[in-house]
Amino acid sequence: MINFNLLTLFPEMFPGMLGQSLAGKALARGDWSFNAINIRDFSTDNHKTVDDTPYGGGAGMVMRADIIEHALLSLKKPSRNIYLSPRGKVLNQALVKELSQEQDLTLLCGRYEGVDQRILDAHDFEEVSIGDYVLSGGEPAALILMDSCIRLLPNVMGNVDTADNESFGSATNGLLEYPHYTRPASWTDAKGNTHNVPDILQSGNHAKIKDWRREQSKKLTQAVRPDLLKKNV
Ligand code: 6GU
Repeated sequence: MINFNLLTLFPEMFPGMLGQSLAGKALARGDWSFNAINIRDFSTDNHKTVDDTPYGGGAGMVMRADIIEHALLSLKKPSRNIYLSPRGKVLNQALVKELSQEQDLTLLCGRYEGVDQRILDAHDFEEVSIGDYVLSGGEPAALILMDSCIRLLPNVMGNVDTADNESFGSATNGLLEYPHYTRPASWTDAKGNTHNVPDILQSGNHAKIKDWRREQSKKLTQAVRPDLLKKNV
């Protein structure tokens, strides 16, 4: 059971994709919940403004600390605060696992050029990024963070084995996952090329299959993410 408080200018973006599939079923069961708060509801002027021009000049607008604080203080209980931002530490599976064990998480989603630094300082926001590229707002990043946490909740994934076997899971020792195959054993694509399932996977020799998969994981990781091998020897 985890609750996500979302501070956003676009509350209708939630639960979004998380209302579907496994996360959607878990939401319906009450395995997780969310509370999307519209920051604009805490604006005090007639025009419902939430932002202003940056001190020191420059492009764009900055979301005001005082208004965000009013939204934050409307929450019943204080919780771990996260600001989704490309300046943050990059989300990885270790942080996901840690966050998934919290009872409440408050996720601040910024728009425009960002938020006044003082709201982050005053309320101990941890800054988290989902990768080295820039989004137009924190909402899609919040959904991704939420998805990664929800799938680790007890009862959410059908097969308890699966979470650990995947890329970055403990069973693969932090390596990328080996390739998967299903029927038909021989498949000819639309271009006329025939692709066969590796013989070893059809051999029934589970020790050899395990070795083959480990080898594939290592090769794939070396080719695509050599940085992961350095950390996991
Ligand atoms: Cl968390 N927010 C935004 N706005 N852009 C991002 C990001 C987050 N992570 C990567 N790019």
